Formats: sequence, C-alpha cells, structure tokens
Amino acid sequence: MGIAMTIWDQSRECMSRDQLEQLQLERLQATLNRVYRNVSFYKKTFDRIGFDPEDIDDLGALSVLPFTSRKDLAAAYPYEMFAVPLREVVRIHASSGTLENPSIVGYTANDVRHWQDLVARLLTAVGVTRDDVVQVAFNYGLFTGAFGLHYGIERIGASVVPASVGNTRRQVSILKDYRTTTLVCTPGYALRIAQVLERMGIDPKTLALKRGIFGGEPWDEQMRTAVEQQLYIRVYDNYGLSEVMGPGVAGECLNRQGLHLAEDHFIAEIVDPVTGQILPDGSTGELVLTTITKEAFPVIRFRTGDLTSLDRTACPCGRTLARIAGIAGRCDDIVIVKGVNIHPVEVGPILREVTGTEPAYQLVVDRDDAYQDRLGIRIAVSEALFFDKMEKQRVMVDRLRKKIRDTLGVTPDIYLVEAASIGTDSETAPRVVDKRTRGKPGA
Ligand code: DLL
Repeated sequence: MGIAMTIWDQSRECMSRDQLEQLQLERLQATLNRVYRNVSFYKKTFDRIGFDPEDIDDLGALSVLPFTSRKDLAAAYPYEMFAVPLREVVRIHASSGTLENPSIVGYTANDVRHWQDLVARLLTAVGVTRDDVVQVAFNYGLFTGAFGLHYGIERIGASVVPASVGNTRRQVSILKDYRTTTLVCTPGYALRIAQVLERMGIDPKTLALKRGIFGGEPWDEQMRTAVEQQLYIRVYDNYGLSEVMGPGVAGECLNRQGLHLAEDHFIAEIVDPVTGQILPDGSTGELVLTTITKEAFPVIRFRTGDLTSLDRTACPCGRTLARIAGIAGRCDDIVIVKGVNIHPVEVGPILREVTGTEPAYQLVVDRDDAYQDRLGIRIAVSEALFFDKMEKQRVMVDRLRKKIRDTLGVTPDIYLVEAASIGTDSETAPRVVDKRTRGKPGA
C-alpha cells in the first residue's frame, strides 16, 4: 500500500511549516473578525484590552488574547457563544458533563463537513478503508463521540455499525456476527467487551477484529497492552473535546508516537496551568486550543484542562502536523469516570436533596483488576445524618446511589466515613482522589 493511500488529505496533512503557518494566520484573522462581530463575549474581551482583530499580522500575536474557560462557556448557556444565527446551525451537541449549564456546541453544514474530514483522517491514519466494518460502541446522543466518528466512517466509505453502548453480550454478538474489523469506543469499554467475550467462551482469534480506535477518557500504556493482548488487535489513541469539535482533533498514526493534531483547523499552545505562560515544545503543560475554521462555535485560546506536550518534529509517516503526547491527566478538578466528565461540585446538591443536610464528601476514583473505572463517594457521617438506625441508613444510601446514577450516569459505591478522614469540611479536603495510573499512551 503506497503512502498516498494511508493519508486522507495529503495536501493538508503534509504541508510545509511555512505553508501551514500562512494558512493558520489567514484562518485566524478570519476567525477573530468573525467572533468580534458576532459573539458579544469576544467583543467585550477584545475591547477591554484594546485589541483590534484587523491588527493581527503574525501568529505570535494570539498570545496577547485572554483565555476562554469552561466557566465562560457555561455563563453563555445556551447559545450566547454561537457566532451564527441558529438557522445556520445543522447540529447541536453538548459536553458529556452534567453540570447545570453544560457547554452546548453547534455546527454549521461546513463545520460538519470539516468534522467528517478530520475523523476520516484519523481513521485513514491507522489503516481503515472502505473494506472495513466499524462498530461504534459510544453512546449515541448529545455526546460528540458517537455521531462524530459515525459520519467520518461513512465519509471514507467503510461500513458503520452504530451499536451504541450497553448490553455488552449483544455488543459481542455484533462483533462476531457482523465481522467487525474495527472497534471504536472508550478504552474502558473495550476492556469490558473483552471480559464478556471471555465469559461467553468466544476465542478472540476467531473474530475478524483487527484494530481498536479508542478515546474519550484518560488511559495508559498498561490498558493499551491489556486490551491488545485480550482482543488480539492493534490499538490507537484519539483525542478530542466537544468544546472544540469532538473526536477528530488529534489521533495517532500507525507509528503511535504521539497524536497528530489537525493544525490546519486548530492552533495549539501548551501553557503553564498556574501562570498561563506559554511553554516550549516538549514541556508538559495545559493544552490550549483556538479553532480557526469553526463557524458556529469558534473558541479562542480555550483552556482544555488536559495535560500534554507538543512535538513538531517530523514523523516517519510523512505527516508534518505536530503531535501531542497521549493525555497525561487533567489540571482542573474534572474527573472522567467511564467516559463521563464529572465535576465533583455536582455531587453536593444531590447529597443535600436526598439527605436534607450538606455532609462533607470526597470522590475516590479507582480502576478494578479488569481496568473498569469505579467511582466511590466517601460521605462524612454526623449526628444529624446517618444516625445509628441501620435500616434508615441503608435506605438512604440506596436512594443516594440511585439518585447519583440517574443524575451523573455512573453508579457509585457509597462509603460512610468518619469526618476526620476526609477533613472536617469539604473546603479543606481534596474533593477528588484519583488512584488510577496516569501513564501516557504513546509516550
Ligand atoms: O470525549 C470527545 C471524544 C469522543 C474524543 C470520543 C475521542 C473519542 P467530551 O465529552 O467533551 O468529548 O470530553 C472531552 O475527554 O478534555 C479529555 O479530558 C478527555 N479525553 C478525550 N479523549 C481522550 C484521550 C469527548 N484520548 C475530554 N485520552 C477531554 C485522554 C481524553 N483523555
């Protein structure tokens, strides 16, 4: 197979740095003008610092602009950040968080076309062609993962099987009977599928499955090895986030030495999460992304909260696009459990609703032996709450577990603990203890 067949868009993915930077500058200028004219948040921000989008004549000037945070997006709920009228929006998604005001994101017809192309790139980069049968085991819904990958798969002419999530035995039957060659889901769910496959007594060597393309949650080399060994496949990492687009932002090629970032659509910076200072290539810091082609939902210097580093050296695959290292963790307090982004502060109101008081609490996230995420919630017992009547206590714990499952989408283990073990109040105790390993895939 020649190189041309493994690169979806050679004219873009293999540009020289000079050409790429020229394209980035033109697109950045257009984007800054668009947001200044159409998004009041950016008009105010630019006016405040006396920035005129007409003045920008080199990429370095981007660094004078303030960051955009998730808080800014939440404050713009639902549509204030949109840069086009709703009648031009053809698709709406939301971040998988369940915060009261999640980020609602929109796409114009052009945005959707670009999205399909960027997903087609990352699929092609790991060898997917029209001969493949690709099973998408992401939740079809507001989450960008399923629909984002789905249309990219169709774009390259492969057969997409929109299996969605849940009912893992059925998932396994589809894998076997439909002769799936490529599995697309979170790494955690792939391991769950492997577990069920074994329980059903199916030998993975008898399947047509060749590769897995996983993303949407943090994982590490250990998980990659585990799933490769259990399913007899090659596994690739891909990264994205709804605020910026969804999947398609970055993905590994066959070399698996970092994830190629679609720099012709997004400008990446790595900053010190505390000071906001730009860090040199190779240093690990917070990834900051600016969209330069998005029409409906452009973001300028968006702080992703994800820790990684940038590598602009040439990749043996021939692509010139910079690579980010596999995500090493997050630098804010969002925690991703089973692919669901949880803001720890969301748990407080649920506890209040069910118990009538506001106990101190702490989230403890871990992985079991089969690499399945577990969410534990440690709640401080007090006189007012969880008095000594065992029966009442049990009923309350059950109600809490159900309420949290219904609200957050993840069923927690509830532990009642001495207040002292998590600090006397929730202000002083860390809200999240993440015990999962934080290795980086591809690092
Ligand atoms: O998870 C988009 C996506 C879906 C990407 C499917 C890839 C595959 P959100 O729900 O907005 O969107 O969550 C985005 O998930 O900021 C990261 O913290 C985390 N994340 C996504 N991909 C990876 C990855 C989608 N490959 C948030 N490795 C991001 C580590 C990831 N973390």
